[in-house]
Amino acid sequence: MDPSSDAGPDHTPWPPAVAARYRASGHWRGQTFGALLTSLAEAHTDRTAVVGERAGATARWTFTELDERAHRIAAGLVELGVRAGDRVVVQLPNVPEFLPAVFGLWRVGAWPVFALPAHRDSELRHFAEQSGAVAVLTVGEHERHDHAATARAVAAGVRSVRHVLVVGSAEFDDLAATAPRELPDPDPAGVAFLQLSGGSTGLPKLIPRTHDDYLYSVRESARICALRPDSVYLAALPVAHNYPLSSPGVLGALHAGATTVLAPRPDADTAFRLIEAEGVTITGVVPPLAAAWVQAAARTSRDLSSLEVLLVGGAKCGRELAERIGPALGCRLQQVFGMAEGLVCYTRLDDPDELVLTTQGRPISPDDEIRVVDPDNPAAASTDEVPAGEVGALLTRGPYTIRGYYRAAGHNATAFTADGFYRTGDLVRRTPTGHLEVVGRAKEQINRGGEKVAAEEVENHLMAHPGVLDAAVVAVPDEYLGERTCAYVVPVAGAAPTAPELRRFVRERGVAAFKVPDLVQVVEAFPVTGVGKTSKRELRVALAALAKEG
Ligand code: OOB
Repeated sequence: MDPSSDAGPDHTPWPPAVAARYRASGHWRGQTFGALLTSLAEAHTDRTAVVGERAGATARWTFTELDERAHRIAAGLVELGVRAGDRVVVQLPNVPEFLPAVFGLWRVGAWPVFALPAHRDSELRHFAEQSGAVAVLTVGEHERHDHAATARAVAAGVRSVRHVLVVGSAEFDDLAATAPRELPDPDPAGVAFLQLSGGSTGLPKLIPRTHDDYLYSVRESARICALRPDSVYLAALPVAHNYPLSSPGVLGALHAGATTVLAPRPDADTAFRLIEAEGVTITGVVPPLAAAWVQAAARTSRDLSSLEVLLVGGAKCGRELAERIGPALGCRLQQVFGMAEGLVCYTRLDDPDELVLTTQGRPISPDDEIRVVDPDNPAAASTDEVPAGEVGALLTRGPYTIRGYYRAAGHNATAFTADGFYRTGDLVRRTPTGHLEVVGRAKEQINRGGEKVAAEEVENHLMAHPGVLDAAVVAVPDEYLGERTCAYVVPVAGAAPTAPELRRFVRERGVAAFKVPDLVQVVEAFPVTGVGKTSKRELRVALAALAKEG
């Protein structure tokens, strides 16, 4: 895609008067992530900052060591020619090097573009092209995939990419051994990194987050989740995702002077082993994983008694599951409802049980503005609010919610209201206490147990098949994942693509495995009567209703 096709400014800052207000109220403190790490190293010196495994070895780094490693990597990046404002696609699983590498980039003022380990060629190429990345930072073989080879293929196809850096390689070891040097601190109000949107139209959008805004959400998350220097946070999910990164995540843990333990995999065996060995006090999972842990806890011989809090979010945690968590795992449930675009809601640790079991929490900040508006009007204004307590579409604006995606002026015109509210696409009800209950979704997205699939992105892959005339991807209910994907496909006349062939076709186009349709129904025409030739949106709604009936 030609990034210049979506003309307009690269990113949309907060209006100056609003930014001044966020500074005056102390939300934005003018501190960068690099400066934060320096002060953490001064305060917590030889306390353990990070524990992680790679290539069969366990690393255990103090705050001082983490700080020093980040300094060396920053210097190595500068010697390589990486400059402030450069973008670097980072595709790292939960390896210890994630932290010094990302803080190294932050010290340089370069922007990590956070890909997930599941992403493949087509997605990485899109991130590199859309951001104009100068480098890709990845690992070698991980979970039977050669990430270095994928990164090299991306570099060969995207002109801006000059370097592929592979953690564990001799080149990376050299870079990480560079003598530290003084570097100017980047602008705290400037962009620190690009996160990925779950997406609903086409390919994932890039989300520009600043040092100021993100650090505010990290600081408050650490406080709301009661992180202390003697807390131990387990990053069970892939750490580049906004949830384990900052809600409260590894950054919240570091901020509190606590220890972060990186789980190489999120399964109960791995997580329980680490909880016992490291005395983990708090971790965060998606609902299907919470369900798996609850089941496994009944049979485990591991000692989980150190666990105080289990955060559950990323997708709706139903009441039934919510009720089983405390008794099964011997900890307090904390629900979290967040989004990479900004807004994060938590149930509070001292909330009444009923709210913890039935809501997805309330916003971090008193300055998070919430509007619940007409759900039937995709262009509803922030003033089109539904009566108190009724279901509506959630709009939000605030000190850590973006005002626009990166290089996406066209999309921004519909994704945000004229007065700067982000249209989350979530349907919610608000309680008198200000807690939100997520009851559904208006966006064209499938939430596959926390992993987000944009219907249109998968449809476009399917329609690239020569035998496919049209495709519509919808969510179908799933006992374990909550939802999974079903693709309805109309073949071109005379063609007869099969479901396995189409699934393989999508996979081989180089997409994350979670985007390959779980079910494919090849149909003569879309089996929807009375819909006529309507928008894809209406078609999806009708198909989803049909799929739900079974
Ligand atoms: C988190 O971030 P994203 O960007 O992957 O996805 C955001 C979307 C929300 O708009 C909503 O549709 C859904 O994920 N979601 C939930 C939820 N938490 C997220 N839907 C129902 N209940 C929940 N508790 O998923 C994310 C980011 C930070 C913290 C936690 C999750």
